Amino acid sequence: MTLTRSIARLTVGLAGVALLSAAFSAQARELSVSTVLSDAFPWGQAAEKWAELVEERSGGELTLRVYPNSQLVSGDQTREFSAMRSGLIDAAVGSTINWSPQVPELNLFSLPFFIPDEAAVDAVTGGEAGELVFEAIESRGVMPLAWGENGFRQVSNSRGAISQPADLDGLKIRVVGSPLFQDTFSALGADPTQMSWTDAQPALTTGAVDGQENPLSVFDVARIDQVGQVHLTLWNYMNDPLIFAVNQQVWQSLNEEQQALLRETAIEAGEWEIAMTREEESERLAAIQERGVTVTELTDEQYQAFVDATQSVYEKWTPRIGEDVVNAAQSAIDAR
Ligand code: X2X
Repeated sequence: MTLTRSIARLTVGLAGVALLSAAFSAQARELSVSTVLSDAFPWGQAAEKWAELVEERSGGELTLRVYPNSQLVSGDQTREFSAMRSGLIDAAVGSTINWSPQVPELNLFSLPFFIPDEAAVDAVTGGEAGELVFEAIESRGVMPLAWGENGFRQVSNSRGAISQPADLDGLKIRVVGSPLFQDTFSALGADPTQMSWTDAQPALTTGAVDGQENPLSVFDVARIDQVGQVHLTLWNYMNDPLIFAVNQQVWQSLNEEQQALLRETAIEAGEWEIAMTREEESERLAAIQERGVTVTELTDEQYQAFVDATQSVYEKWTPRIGEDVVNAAQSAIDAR
């Protein structure tokens, strides 16, 4: 082979490589991100924030496209985790409640009256219990990256003020489609009925159910009071953390730099959203009260009556969640 020919070949070869790599870098990768609530709510805003940060820092190489309102699972939020695991959805900012049918450890957060305040939430998610929960998610085919927060859930209804378990007697309460909720509200003497968020709104409007439970942000933004939910009890009976996560195969297909970028931006978006959700709580409560909702706060004694009435749920669910996870959470709460 003459020198000229080899140079010619090399040039063609190099041009090919250059062309290929140009095509590759121009081919931005888009990942779908599922959420239950839209960006009218802090939850949806958390996902949008994540997408914004990724867009900025990846120079457009990686794009997150948020699909709100559980649309990727036809409104059935309890199928979100399975859809992400199977690759139907690339990523999600999801609720621990909605994923708990597939990841029993996540029921930790739904144990009634177990995690009493924000410091306790942070101690649990930021400590050994949080790590065990993330390991449980990972072992089921999904890579968890960061925490967010839907918030402490409060109960509302259209019939009357709730300040003791007897006030829930026979009330038809919409609960999320996770079995633990059935147990909690049955223990309190209510008549719980499981349905998705999509179905909950019409059910509240028509009066098919008397009550529901959700964080103040959801109550406020969705204007739950305008469908007759005029009695609200602040009982902080459970907190619903959000988790930013990615399907395992998608995760493995990313290079290390992209993985680091996704994780770091998820953590930032989560911290931003948790702070915002907490900051906004008091103004939301004021706005809700101004719209004419009766707000009931519990005395220590009244609170204890709810704790006692739901003790059986704690006992039944601790072995399903795992003693180690519950114990790690309890130690973190005690030490906060
Ligand atoms: O369905 C609900 O109540 C909601 C929106 O809070 C969740 O997805 C857990």
